[in-house]
Amino acid sequence: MTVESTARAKTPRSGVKRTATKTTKKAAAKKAPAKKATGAKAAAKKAAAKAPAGRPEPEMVQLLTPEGVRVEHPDYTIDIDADELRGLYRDMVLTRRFDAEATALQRQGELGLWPSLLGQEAAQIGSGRALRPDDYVFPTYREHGVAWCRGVDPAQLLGMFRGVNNGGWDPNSNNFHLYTIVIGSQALHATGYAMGVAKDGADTAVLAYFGDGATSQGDVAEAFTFSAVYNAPVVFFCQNNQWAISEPTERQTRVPLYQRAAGYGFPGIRVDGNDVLAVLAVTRAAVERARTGQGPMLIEAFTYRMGAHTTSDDPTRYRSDDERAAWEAKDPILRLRAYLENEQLADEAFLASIDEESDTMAKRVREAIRTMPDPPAMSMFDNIYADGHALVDEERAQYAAYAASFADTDEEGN
Ligand SMILES: Cc1ncc(C[n+]2csc(CCOP(=O)(O)OP(=O)(O)O)c2C)c(N)n1
Ligand SMILES: [Mg+2]
Repeated sequence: MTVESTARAKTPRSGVKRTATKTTKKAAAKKAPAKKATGAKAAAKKAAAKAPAGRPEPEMVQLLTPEGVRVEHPDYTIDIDADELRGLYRDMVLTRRFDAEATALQRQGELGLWPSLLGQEAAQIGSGRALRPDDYVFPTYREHGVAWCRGVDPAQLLGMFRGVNNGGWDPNSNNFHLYTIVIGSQALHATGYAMGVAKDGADTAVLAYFGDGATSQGDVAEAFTFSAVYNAPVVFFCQNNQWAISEPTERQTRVPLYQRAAGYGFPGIRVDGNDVLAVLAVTRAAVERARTGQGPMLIEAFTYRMGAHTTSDDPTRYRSDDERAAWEAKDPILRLRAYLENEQLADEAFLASIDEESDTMAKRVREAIRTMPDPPAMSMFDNIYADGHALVDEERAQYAAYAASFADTDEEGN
């Protein structure tokens, strides 16, 4: 047995055994102290709402174990050199640092809200780095790591959350669409875009990001149908971070999410979303399929949202510390770092240089937000309709009159 296969044998690829054991224990613990019949009944109902007992969770593609050991997969492999590996580490560290900075800025009152990506760095960097510049991405509101890969300035991601603009970047500059808050709607935008790409005869691939909760939306179901029927070059990248605010995935589906694709007539696959190499390999294959006219594919990146849903959320209300701790042991950055160190691909100087770069970037982001100009108040009436609208004109006039009633209002209505 090789070193790699030993490691593989010791490490359950899916980490599902742990989940199954935990579910059983939890159900038993709930039942045991139940004093009243109603308590036991409620516990049984809760246990039944979970995945049926005994059903094994499917395998997922993994190329790097949580301990940082490279393993092989029969269908997916990765061709990557040391520089690229170090680049992936850099991307993930900088993204995490940016995210931490944004969370702190929200706490300091500089942002109204922040949706953290903590824990999802590998899913985002692995998929983002699988793309070409001419590919097109339709994100949710949490894809800060993908934005980084697309070359969007991190400071630009903050404007909408500060309330000074409705987006903050030109989608066509980096082929990275604006953040979308309406859950699942961007799956349809991506599908429509991909259908257009196919009609143009371009070999662009389109990526639609969404969460586990979004898979329950009609828009996502419609996007699956249209993309399959029109053989659209779109890759659906679902980050299953186990939660849709306070709703667990058990409340979204009774089958593993990637298996939904089969019902629509295209392939689906589950990948270890905390393994940047596996995500890169699987996404590369999916975009290649799309580019070569083989149609859509669904990737389910099995990961975990380690932080709160947003800064307005308190996850301690609905999930346990144990659950978070179990996922912390599968941290995407630590496993790549362990691999780099074990293989002597990263020395102290390299690691220190990344930390230093993170500090510089964080400082720049702090300075950018504090000097971000407030928009003219009257601009809120711009860009609502392409050709204007009588009602908007009326509201604009009303607001202008109201603003003018204050002695210190300037010409821009501020
Ligand atoms: C159409 C719609 N319904 C409800 C909401 C409120 N909402 C915001 S985030 C969210 C949960 C989304 O969960 P998931 O798709 O798993 O993505 P995650 O936030 O976990 O990344 C909901 C229900 C919304 N923004 N849009
Ligand atoms: Mg989710």
